[in-house]
Amino acid sequence: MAFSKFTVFASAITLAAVVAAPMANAKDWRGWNIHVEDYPVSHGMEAFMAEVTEKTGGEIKGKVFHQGVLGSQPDAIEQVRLGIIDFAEFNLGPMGQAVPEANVVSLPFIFKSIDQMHRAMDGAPGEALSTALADKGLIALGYYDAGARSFYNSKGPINTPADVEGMKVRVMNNDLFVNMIAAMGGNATPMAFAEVYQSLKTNVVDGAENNPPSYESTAHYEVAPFYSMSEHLIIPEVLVVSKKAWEGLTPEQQEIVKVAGKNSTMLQRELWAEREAKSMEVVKAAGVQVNMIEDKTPFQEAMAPVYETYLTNNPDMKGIVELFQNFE
Ligand code: BDP
Repeated sequence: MAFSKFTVFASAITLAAVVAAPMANAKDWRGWNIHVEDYPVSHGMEAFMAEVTEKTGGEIKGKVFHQGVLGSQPDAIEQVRLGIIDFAEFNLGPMGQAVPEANVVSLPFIFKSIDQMHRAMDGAPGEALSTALADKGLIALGYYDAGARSFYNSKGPINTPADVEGMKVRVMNNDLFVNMIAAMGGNATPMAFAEVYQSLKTNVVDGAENNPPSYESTAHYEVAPFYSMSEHLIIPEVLVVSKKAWEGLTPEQQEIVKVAGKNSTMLQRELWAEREAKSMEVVKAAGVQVNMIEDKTPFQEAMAPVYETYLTNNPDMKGIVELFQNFE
């Protein structure tokens, strides 16, 4: 059979239709991440997206934008809520403004240990938070680990709350953290993560607080070489998909996304534990003076006014605070 021009043209159209058809509803997601590419959160998010793409046969593709190039966390939370950004991994610390229930994990010493935090976040307390997040347009897929946050600064080791007196300390964007520093007589400055290195270097602030991997990956240790193991905050993080993206999925796709979220959470927690140990080695090798604080009771006691003010101003949060506090 000889091909006429028309046949060739028609076949080309048919072929194009066949190739394009399964992808007609293809999704191309954008993911927000604040961390550098080589970081447990980043690897978790990449693994999530890769699994989703593979299991949906390419119907859902996506790209993770690392290092906060899509904006600061408070802005990104709004963008995910509006469905402009499709997925993200957020620390729950600056989440309280959008989702008041999230503040419960920003209360100092609310968790008894990392292990208890994992169990709580995988159990009823985590479910309560997921419901609150969903009400605000954020579908929680899993709670990532961010370890415990400790103080670091450029002046000297912190052993007691009195050592924080008069110190200028950068905190994440949340009044709870401002009150936390004030309770020890320090001056807190809420500031975006990306600005902390320069502010430490130029002595705009004397110190900050974070977990070992963030202290190390940002090179904050180079300009604030005293790391004091206060472990005053254990704030989990959450992998979320925007409600808008979620509702655009078929039930089968939702199941794939859910399972990939769970798998990436397990992977991230493993990578986290490894990275924490490695980061401590890196900073010690670089000459950072790390001091343990064996008795944390004075710090816990100093935090009483933070709880008092919070519960007086937010009596409706008493139930969720108790749910977390009483979880064994
Ligand atoms: C890191 C969190 C990140 C926060 C950052 C901060 O993983 O989400 O933005 O702390 O202190 O540990 O701002």
